[in-house]
Amino acid sequence: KLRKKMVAGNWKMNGSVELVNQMANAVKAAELDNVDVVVFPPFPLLSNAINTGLNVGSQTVSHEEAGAFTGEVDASLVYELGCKYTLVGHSERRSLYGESDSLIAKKFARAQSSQLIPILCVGETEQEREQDLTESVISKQLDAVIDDLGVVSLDKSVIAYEPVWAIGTGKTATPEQAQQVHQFIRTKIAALDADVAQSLIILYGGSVNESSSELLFAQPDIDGGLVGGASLKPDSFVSICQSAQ
Ligand code: G2H
Repeated sequence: KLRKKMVAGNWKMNGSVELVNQMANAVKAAELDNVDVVVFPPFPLLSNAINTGLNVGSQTVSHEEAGAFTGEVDASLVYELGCKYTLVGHSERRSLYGESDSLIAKKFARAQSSQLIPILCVGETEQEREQDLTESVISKQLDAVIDDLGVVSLDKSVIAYEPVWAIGTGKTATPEQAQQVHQFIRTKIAALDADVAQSLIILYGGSVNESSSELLFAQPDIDGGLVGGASLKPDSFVSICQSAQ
């Protein structure tokens, strides 16, 4: 089965009502039929983005169901608004907000029970790569979900490989470095369920821009990108989407 390419734009804590409109116009004008394009603006902009017709996701969700959790956001509400996806376990959530593997597994489960497709972010730090721990770190991050929810839970999910040393640093993994890890992820999952592994979308993230995207997306196990900084510039983002077609 051929996997459809996907390009996701993670706006992080950036953007504006105006940027939503500019992005929607740019994406529409480009007629990107052969790639799934999804934007992840901050929560207050979700409705605006959905109303433009863009495919939209949230950057995180609570692991809890609706209740007395001031400041948290319920996955069911995100789905009701019209979002299709949520990021789960982005490295900034892990490192700046102390999200553990087990919390991330709960968020993943909560997203799926709310009919959102979780995009599970995994990746090693520079130090872990230097110590040759890349595969074991990523295994552990994946196992947190697989051990709790079973490998079939990955069927309605997306994985994003984002080496922490490449995030917002301008240092992109080479296509070969990224492919090696993507292949590792797919092979690991194939050992548990070949069909799930074959259809699983695995995105690369970490300083993707319009110069690096084409070669990255041409790798056999890279099914598109999770783009941060360059997803805030409509022209750059559209170029990256076009390179995935
Ligand atoms: C990695 C990525 C988007 P950037 O965090 O998730 O951001 O492309 O700015 O490195």
